[in-house]
Amino acid sequence: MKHRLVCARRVPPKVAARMRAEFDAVLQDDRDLTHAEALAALADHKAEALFFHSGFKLDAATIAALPASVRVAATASVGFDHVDLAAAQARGLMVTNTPEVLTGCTADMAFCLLLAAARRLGVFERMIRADAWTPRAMGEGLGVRVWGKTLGIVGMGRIGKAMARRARGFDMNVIYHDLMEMPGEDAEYAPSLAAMLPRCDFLTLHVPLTPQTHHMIDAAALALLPQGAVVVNAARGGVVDEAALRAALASGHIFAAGLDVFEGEPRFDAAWIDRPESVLTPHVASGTFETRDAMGFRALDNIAAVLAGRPAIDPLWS
Ligand code: 8YV
Repeated sequence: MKHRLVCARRVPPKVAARMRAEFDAVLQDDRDLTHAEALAALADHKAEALFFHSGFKLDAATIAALPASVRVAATASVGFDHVDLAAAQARGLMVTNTPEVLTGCTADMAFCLLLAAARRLGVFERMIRADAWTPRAMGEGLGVRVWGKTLGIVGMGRIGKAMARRARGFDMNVIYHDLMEMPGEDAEYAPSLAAMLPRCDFLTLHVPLTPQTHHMIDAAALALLPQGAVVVNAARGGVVDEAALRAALASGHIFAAGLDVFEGEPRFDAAWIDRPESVLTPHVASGTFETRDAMGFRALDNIAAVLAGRPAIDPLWS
């Protein structure tokens, strides 16, 4: 007998195929389920597992409304700020995430945003598409050099470390700030964010969104960066005070930003449209064929383990 699962979000074809082959699965190929639809499907199907990702909030109200049959909820994401873990734990609901499999592609995209912001990729790309390529003066529309510069990494977890490796490959000097120094890391540790920021030509964020990291990069933090710094965020929008970042871009204090995540996404503050020096992407850092399949498979592996009575591979509480 196959275990019963409801998938609240559209998934890549290979993940859907495996879901259907290994589970008695309810999933829609062409649209996401609303919370009400997901809850109704879980009840109708007497589902034992919920598959979701960071676009689906598993808040306390949703957890309270889950039918008793649901034993595990697997998010296809490494981040879990969309999950009320205390409520899950109180209800005895195992929640799992998908670390490791998305590290490389997320760091690739963060580095891609770093390069694109530094070299004004968005501005030039739009110029060509607008058929507005006119003879350029030697000093016109210049970007900033990346190699030889200092990258400050906030959050030296798996993705932060992968970002450091990429930066070293581009001949950057790497410093990092985290709660603790990482043994064996080939980068200088800055015990305080305030001490690190004035040294960062580039700043990249790789921390989870928590009450402690919310708006950690605010107007005061941005003011500590050197004139002309570049800011990259592929972590969570809420880590940066977006209005303060826009103000720092408008004043020219920050040269450019590369952002994959936004507060309140997929809602998007139209004020960003007036900040052409920024390179903006719609939360796609993990979005490669290979990684999205791997994330889906890892979530299914977690569900299979829990429903078979084995420990979860990636439990968010124990
Ligand atoms: C995904 C993410 O974009 O892993 C995370 O924390 O935010 C992302 O990789 C998202 O969960 C879609 O699957």
